[in-house]
Amino acid sequence: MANSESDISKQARVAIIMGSQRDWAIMETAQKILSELGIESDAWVISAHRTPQRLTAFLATAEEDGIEVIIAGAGAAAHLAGVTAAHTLLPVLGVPLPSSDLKGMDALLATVQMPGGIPVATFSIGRAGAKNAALFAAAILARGDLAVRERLAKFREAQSAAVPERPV
Ligand code: RP5
Repeated sequence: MANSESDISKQARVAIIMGSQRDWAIMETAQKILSELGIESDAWVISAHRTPQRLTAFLATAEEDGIEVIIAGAGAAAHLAGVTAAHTLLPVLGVPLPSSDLKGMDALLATVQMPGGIPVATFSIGRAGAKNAALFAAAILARGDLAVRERLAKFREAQSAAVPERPV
C-alpha cells in the first residue's frame, strides 16, 4: 500500500482511500475484487479532518496520475467521500463503514445525503459496500475497456454457477 500522496502508482486506475488505518480491514475487500478483475488499484489512508492537506494534494494530481474512479470509505461523521467529490470531477463511490457506536448508520446518512450539486454514489455499509463499489468501478471502466467488460461478465457467470440449485 502506498503511503505518500506523492507516490501514486502510475498504473492505478482506481484509488481506494479511507479515513483511518482501522478502515483497511474492510476496504481491502475492494482491492481484492479489483485485483480479481485485473484492475490496478492503489490505497491510501487519507482523513478529511485529520489530514486535510494530504487529501487536497492527492486530489490535485489524481486525474493526471491516471486515476479514473475513487472509492472512499469512512465511518462516523463520514465526510471523506463528499469532500473528495467536491475537489474532483472523477466519479466518487462512497462506502459507509461501521466503525462507530452507531454501526455505520451515521456514516450511511453522512455519505448518502449529499446536497444537490456534488454527487457521491453511496453503497451499503461495510464489506458488501466495499465489494459493490469495486464492482461498480469495474462497470464504469468496462464502458471503455472490453477486456474489463469480459472479466466482469465472467465474474457474474462464476457467481451464478456457485449458487446451488438445491440447498446442501
Ligand atoms: C473516520 O472515523 C474513519 O473513517 C474511521 O472509520 C472513523 C474512526 O477512526 P479512528 O478514530 O478509529 O481512526 O474518520
